[in-house]
Amino acid sequence: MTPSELFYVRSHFPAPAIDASRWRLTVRGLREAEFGLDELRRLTSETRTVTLECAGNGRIALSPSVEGVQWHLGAVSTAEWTGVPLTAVLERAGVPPGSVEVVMEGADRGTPRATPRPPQPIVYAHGVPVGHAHEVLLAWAMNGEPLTREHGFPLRAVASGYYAMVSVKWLTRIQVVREPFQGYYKTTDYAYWDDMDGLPVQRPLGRMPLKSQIARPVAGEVARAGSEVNVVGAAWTGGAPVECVEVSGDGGRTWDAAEILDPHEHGVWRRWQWTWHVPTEPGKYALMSRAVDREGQTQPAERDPRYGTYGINHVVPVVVRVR
Ligand SMILES: Nc1nc2c(c(=O)[nH]1)N[C@H]1C(S)=C(S)[C@@H](COP(=O)(O)O)O[C@H]1N2
Ligand SMILES: [Mo]
Repeated sequence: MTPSELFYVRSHFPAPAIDASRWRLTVRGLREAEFGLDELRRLTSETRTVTLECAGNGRIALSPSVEGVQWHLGAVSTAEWTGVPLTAVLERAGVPPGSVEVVMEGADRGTPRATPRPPQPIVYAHGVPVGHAHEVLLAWAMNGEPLTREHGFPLRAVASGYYAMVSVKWLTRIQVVREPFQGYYKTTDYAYWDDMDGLPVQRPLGRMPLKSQIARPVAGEVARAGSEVNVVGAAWTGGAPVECVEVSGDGGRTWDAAEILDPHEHGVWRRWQWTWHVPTEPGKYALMSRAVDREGQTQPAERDPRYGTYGINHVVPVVVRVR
């Protein structure tokens, strides 16, 4: 669990100050349903552990460098969230036949920096397919405390398995819609180039791909020749479960299985560790980790350029010095 004060923060607009006593959530489906915080709390609540990763996490590793927040490895965190499932409020509002997506809107608004810019200020909005509503929790608490303003007080979405742009903060309105939502943060921003029968097409980013990171040691750290260093990290995915993690101390020539420390849980990172027998020869060494999932897929070795400034899940070496 990441302590709330260490949990990364990413907001496109200034965080709105919301008066919880006057705040309402509107849900539009077959009918319009409205909820205050107390009414939501009277529904059956759940606590879920969920890892959130910003789709731009690790961007500093891209070369040549790209626009956007220059994240190192820290735009990924895990917390315990308490709230009600999105499906519970959808049951109250009713889902019309033929609906495809559930769109969630925040209270924050502004004019995005990247072009093409919409003609007026917009609210932050994102969505999930109707069939994935069960993966979304509408949370009022994080690690057992009410949400802080920066993390979405009084209510935010937390979507398991998705990149975190789906986890809309400062929720005000939820709408069930009958065509795919083409909002700014699903088209102009947070989109990638896919291939459709030889044609390049843009699609919204969605689930987190298979990924692992080395948390310790950090790049540039010094290790003593001939010593043993505990290499620790985490691996996560929005797809098939993480099965194992392999680590290399020699820039990818040889790989060794790491010890996985956490059980598999949907949408939650699994921490791992590996003992590095530091060579006796001084110099620079590249530590690498790669995750393998239950379907036998391996975290990619190379950057996939179709993802532009997002989706950085290829193996990124951590170069340390041996003295
Ligand atoms: N309303 C609203 N929700 C939002 C955002 C935002 O700007 N406004 N940013 C999204 C992005 S890009 C990320 S990575 C996560 C970050 O959540 P956190 O700040 O709690 O870590 O919130 C998502 N939800
Ligand atoms: Mo993000």
